[in-house]
Amino acid sequence: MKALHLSLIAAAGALVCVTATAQTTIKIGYATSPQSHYGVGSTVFCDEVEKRTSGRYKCQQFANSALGGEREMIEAVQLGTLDVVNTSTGPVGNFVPEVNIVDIPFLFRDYDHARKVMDGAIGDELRAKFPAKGLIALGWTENGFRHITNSKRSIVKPEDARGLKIRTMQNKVHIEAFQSIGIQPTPMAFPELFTALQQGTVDGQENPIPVILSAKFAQVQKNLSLTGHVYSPALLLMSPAVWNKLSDADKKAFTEAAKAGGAAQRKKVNDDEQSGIDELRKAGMNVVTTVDGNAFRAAMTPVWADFAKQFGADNIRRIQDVK
Ligand code: EAX
Repeated sequence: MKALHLSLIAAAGALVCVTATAQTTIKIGYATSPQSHYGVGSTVFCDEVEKRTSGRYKCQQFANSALGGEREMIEAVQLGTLDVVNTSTGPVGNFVPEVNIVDIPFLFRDYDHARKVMDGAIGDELRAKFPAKGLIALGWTENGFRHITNSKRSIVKPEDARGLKIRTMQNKVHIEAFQSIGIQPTPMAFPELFTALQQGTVDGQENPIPVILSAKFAQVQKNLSLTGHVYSPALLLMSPAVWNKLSDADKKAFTEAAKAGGAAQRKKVNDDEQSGIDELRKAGMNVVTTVDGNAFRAAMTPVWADFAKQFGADNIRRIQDVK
C-alpha cells in the first residue's frame, strides 16, 4: 500500500515537473513605452501566443529600447540572442534592401491604401524575402505616417526646412530624400534621439504622432508640421532559431498572433492620431496643419526618378495602383 502511495506521489511530481518545464519564454523588444502603439501591439501578440499555444509559450517584453535601437535588436534576432522584435521598417533595409521601397516619401495616399498594400500580395512578397537574411517576418504591424518636428521655426513649405539638421532613421531612402530638399539628415538610433534634441545636437526629427506622444518630444521640440511625408510600416521579426523549433501548429499560432497584434497596433495608431494633436498642443507645441504637401511632393520629384531606378518604376507603380 505504502509503495503504491509513493509511486503515485512520484508520478504526480513528474507530471508537475513536465508541465512546468514545458513553458518557453519568448523575449520581445521594441523602441517605445508599454502604453504606446508598439506596446499595445506586442502585448496583444503575446497574449494571443500564450492563448493559442495553451500557455506553452509566454513573452517577456523589453520596452523603451531597453535592448538597444531597432537596428541593434534586428541584429540580435538574426544572431538568436533576441527572439522577437517589433520594429519599424526604418533600419530593415540594411538587412533586406527590397523593403526600402515602402519607405519612399509620398508613396502611399493614406492609411487605407498603405494597409491594403502591406496586407496584400506585395506585403507577402516582401515578407518572403526575409528568411534568406536570417529573419522570419511573422506579420506587419504599424508605426504610422511621419511628421517633422523642430525647435527652430514653423515648416509649411520645403524651403522652410532648408538647412535644418533633422535626425533620420538609419534609412538611405529617407536620407536621400531629405538631402534632395536641402535638409541636413543626421541618421541616429532612436535611443539617442531625446538627448540629441535636448542638447540641440540636431534641430529636429520626424516621427508618427504615436511616437512623438510616447517619447514626450513636446518637452524638447516647439514645432510640429503635419507633413505626412512617409508612411512607416512596422513588423514582428522572429529569430529562425526559435521558428525552426516550432511545430506547424505553433507556427500557425505565432503567425495568427502577429496578425492580431498588428490589428491592435493599427487601432492604437488611429486612436493616437485622433487625440494626439490636441494633447501635443496642450503640451505647448505649435502644430502646423497647413503644410503645403504639393510643394513637398514637387520638391522631391527629382529624387523619385532615382528611386525608380533603384526599385523599378513598375514596382512603384504597382504599389500606387493598389485601390
Ligand atoms: O519605430 O527610429 C524611429 O524614429 C522609429 O520611428 C522608432 O524607433 C519607432
